[in-house]
Amino acid sequence: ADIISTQDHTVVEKEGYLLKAKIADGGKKLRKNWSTSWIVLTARKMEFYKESKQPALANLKPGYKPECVDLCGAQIEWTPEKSSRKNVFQITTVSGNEFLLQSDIDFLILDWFHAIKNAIDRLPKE
Ligand code: I3S
Repeated sequence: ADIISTQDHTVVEKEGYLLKAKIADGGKKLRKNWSTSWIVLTARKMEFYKESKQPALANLKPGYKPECVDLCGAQIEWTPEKSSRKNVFQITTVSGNEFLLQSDIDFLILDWFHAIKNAIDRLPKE
């Protein structure tokens, strides 16, 4: 009980707004529908919220579960062919969910890409 965990999976590594489109669910293609999302990255996962104040509210609501991406075994790659927008990358989960993320701001999307890639590379593959 006195051991302080150095691998607290709840620590927020990065958070902010990006444009998001979920394009597959469990391997089944979805119609692309871009929307702004508040994204919270921790060691093992990403959570998608509509607004920045939602994570705090979600903690107070026992039943509330944001859309969540398990990064264990996930893949990340730039996918310029999947959109007419610039700076689009895709995250594919082991379960076959596919998300596109985008920002017009170059440094911002690069920061996100590297933060997510680092998280994936630190995790076991399954
Ligand atoms: O890859 P697509 O089909 O050209 O993606 C566009 C569509 O999803 C479109 O919605 P509708 O299917 O309702 O027309 C979106 O409004 C566009 O934003 C999508 O293209 P971009 O190039 O923005 O990802």
